[in-house]
This record gives sequence, structure tokens and C-alpha cells, in this order.
Amino acid sequence: MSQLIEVKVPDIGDYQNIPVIEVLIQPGDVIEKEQSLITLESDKATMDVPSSHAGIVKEVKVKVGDPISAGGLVLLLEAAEATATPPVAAASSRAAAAPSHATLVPATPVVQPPAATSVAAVTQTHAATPAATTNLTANSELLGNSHASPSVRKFARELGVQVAVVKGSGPKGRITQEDVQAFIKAAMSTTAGANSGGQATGLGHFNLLPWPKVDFTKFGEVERQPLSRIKKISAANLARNWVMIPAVTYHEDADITDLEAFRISTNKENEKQGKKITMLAFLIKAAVAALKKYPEFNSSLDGDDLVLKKYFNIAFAADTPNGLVVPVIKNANLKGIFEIAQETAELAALAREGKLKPDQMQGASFTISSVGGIGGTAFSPIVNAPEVAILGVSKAAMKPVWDGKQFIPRLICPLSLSADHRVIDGALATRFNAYIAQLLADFRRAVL
Ligand code: CAO
Repeated sequence: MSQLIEVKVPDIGDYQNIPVIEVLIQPGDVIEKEQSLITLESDKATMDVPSSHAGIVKEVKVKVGDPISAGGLVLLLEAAEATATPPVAAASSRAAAAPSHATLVPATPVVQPPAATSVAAVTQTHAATPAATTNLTANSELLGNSHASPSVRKFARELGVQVAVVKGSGPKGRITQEDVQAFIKAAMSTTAGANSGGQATGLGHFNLLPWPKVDFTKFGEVERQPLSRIKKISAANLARNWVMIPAVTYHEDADITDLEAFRISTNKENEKQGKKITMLAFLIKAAVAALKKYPEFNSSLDGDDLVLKKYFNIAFAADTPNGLVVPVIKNANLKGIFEIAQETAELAALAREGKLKPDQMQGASFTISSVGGIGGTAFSPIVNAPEVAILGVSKAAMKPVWDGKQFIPRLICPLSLSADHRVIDGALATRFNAYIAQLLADFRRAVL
């Protein structure tokens, strides 16, 4: 026959009359041995009181706000037969088995307490922490002064929320389960807002601090302008690419002295016909040659597969009054320098007028971002997913270069290649970049 037993607060050291801040069970609940029943909070610590028995809760003898001490009655339990043992004896035997310092430890993440230290469920166990939240747990420890009961911490941890960043609405700023829920709601709406210009990806979430809310008018006059549609779309894409792609940027100097001289003389020859070639056109052609030599750069990751593309569609970033757009030169391998120069000029003009069609911005396999006409000595372009690399080009400048006997003035163009490290290792990226520099230094290599 089942036995009605009293479940009491076990030995919790010298603490007396500690308020109950949470009651985690109700009559009729079927509970396990060691399951948390109530949460107590002293000035220094928060702790869950576990059940000494398994069974069905008949009557709960405490409510939120009640002060309670060791030996205080928590509930009446219809004990499951297999585990039924005299309650007081059970509690005291556990108290005897537990080192006194284990009974009160400043609130830390609580998982399932191991039996040997289960007098009060306040432990530093991390065993059940999923790999994905390892950092989260480490941070919680560093920032462990947050006021939250072990059960709320557990709830937060299960949802991937770091309690240290949740604002508590309870007494003394204590974090409640509702606070955690409100935090998640706010985070979800922020994420939805950030994605509003692009596609919602569902690519996982980051346990980041909320965006700082600052009343700038406190510091001076301000003007508020809505972001353009293009800026909103590119913001969502750039943010995703920045956080999802472990990219490294590799820098290289290309000696374009001879190429620039050739470009200028060719443009002079063709001035009357109104034909002009640009450095960007040479860069696109050089990129095609390098992509042929190093096919990994002309690929995309798809799960565990690498999709290697046999086409050479080169995108280029174009600066427009409304923001950045990225038109694409399709089949650049089949086009000459003049044709590419003309097409980039036309696409850039359309971009500035806001008249690019969607298909003129689709299908890229590699991107070039040239700010060479503006300035710069180096930068870190963001890889344009699902591509795996992007070449940044800054302004060429005359530099002294040692030729083995003396310094000679050479026109040096900085190349900054960002590459997805999941696909491209540093050595390969450096080879690719060096090869582009070689091509630009002596463009005859491009036809080899
Ligand atoms: N070094 C030194 N001078 C350079 C140069 C370089 N790498 N690249 C271009 N120039 C000079 C050229 O002398 C050119 O003039 P001429 O052809 O008359 O001699 C002049 O800059 C103007 O070039 P441009 O930038 O207007 O034209 P472009 O063909 O080189 O580039 C485009 C076209 C669309 C790429 C460019 O107009 C543009 O929008 N660039 C900005 C791209 C951008 O914002 N990137 C950042 C994106 S965030 O990653």
C-alpha cells in the first residue's frame, strides 16, 4: 500500500527563515526523486529544494513568500512504493552525507544534481550543457551575479538565453520565467526586423546583447532618415554573410605599372571611336584566369558538398546614391576586355539610375569590389554568399620597389582577397592572390 509522507527542507546549513520565491509543483503532480519542488532565496544564494522521494503530490504546504528553514514541511506525498522511506530519516541521512559547504553555493547554473550532493540542488554541474551553448555557460559563470533561481536558469539555458543579459522584474531585480520569455520575444522581433529586407533564413540565432537604445538627442541635435530599400536588403545580406562565413582577408601588392601604361596608350588609340578600357575590366579578366587555375574559388558550399561551377560570372560592387548593388558580367571568360569594360560601364550606369533588372544581378560565381577609383590602401570585403571569395581592390599608388640593385618607382595596386576558410585555406588563398598579382604585372600570362 502506498504511504503518505512528509517531504521537508533538508539541512541547508545555518540559514533560517529563507523566503520561498517559487513553488514548482502542485497537487496531483507525479514527481521524481530529486525533482525540484520549491526555490528558496537568501541574501547570498538561490537554491532549489529537491524531493526526497518519488510519488504523487497530495498537498503543498508552502506558498511563495513563506519563510522556511531546514526541517520545514514542504509537501505531503503519496510515495511510490519502491522508493518509500521514512521522510525525516531520508532527509537527515542525506544531510549527513553531504558536505556542509555543498548546501549553499552562490547561484550557478543547475542541471540534474548528482545524488551525493543532493541535499539542496545547488551544484556546479555542467554535464547536460549542449555543445552549442558551451560559450553561453562559460559566460554565465563569468557574469554569474544575476539574480535568478536555478529553475529559471535552467529554463533560460534550455532556450539558449544567457540570464546575465536578461533584465529582472522581480523583487531586488530577480529574473523570473516571464522575464526570460519577454527577452526571447524581444529578440525574435529584433531578428525579424533585421531580416525584413531580405529572406528570413532560420540559420540559427546568436545569444547577443540587445542593441543599445540611446536617446541621442540628449547629446545634441540629430536628424532621422529611413534606410533606403537597397540599404535594408544589403544590410540583411551583409549581416548574415558576416556572421555565417568564417572569412579571412589576404593582402597582396600587384605591380600594375606596365598594365596601366598599356591601358592609357590603348585608350588614346581608341579615343576617337569612343572606346575605353578600365582597370576593372582587366581585373575581371584576371579573376577568370585565376578561377580557372584554382577552381575552388569558383564554388559554393552546399551542406557537405562543394559545388564547383564551370561558368565564370563575375559580379562587381557598384556604388550608387541609394546604396551598394552588385551587377554581374555573365560568361566573362567568353568576352574581351573592351566588351567587359563597356558592359561594366552600362551596368554601373543602370545601377546608379536604379534600373538594374533582377537577372542582371543574379548568377555570380565570384565578386570584385573595386574602390580603386576612390582611394584606400586595403580593406576587408565581406564574402558575397553563396560565393566563397571576393577580391577587394584599392587605389594604386607609386611606390619605391627594390629591383635587386636600386629602388625604382612602380605603380602598386593593393589587392585584398577575403575567402571562406571552410573551403579555402590560407596557403591556397595566398597562391590565388599572388597569381592575380602576377597576371596584372604581366598580362600576357592570362593567355597562357
Ligand atoms: N587604382 C588607381 N586608380 C584607379 C583604380 C585603381 N585600382 N581603379 C580605377 N582607378 C581610377 C582610374 O584612373 C579611373 O579613371 P580613368 O579610367 O579615367 O583613368 C578612375 O579611377 C575612375 O574609376 P571608376 O571607379 O569610376 O571606374 P572603374 O571602372 O574603375 O569602377 C565601379 C567602376 C562601378 C566599380 C566604380 O564606379 C564603383 O562603384 N566603385 C565602388 C565600389 C564599391 O563601393 N565597393 C565597396 C563595396 S563594399 O565591399
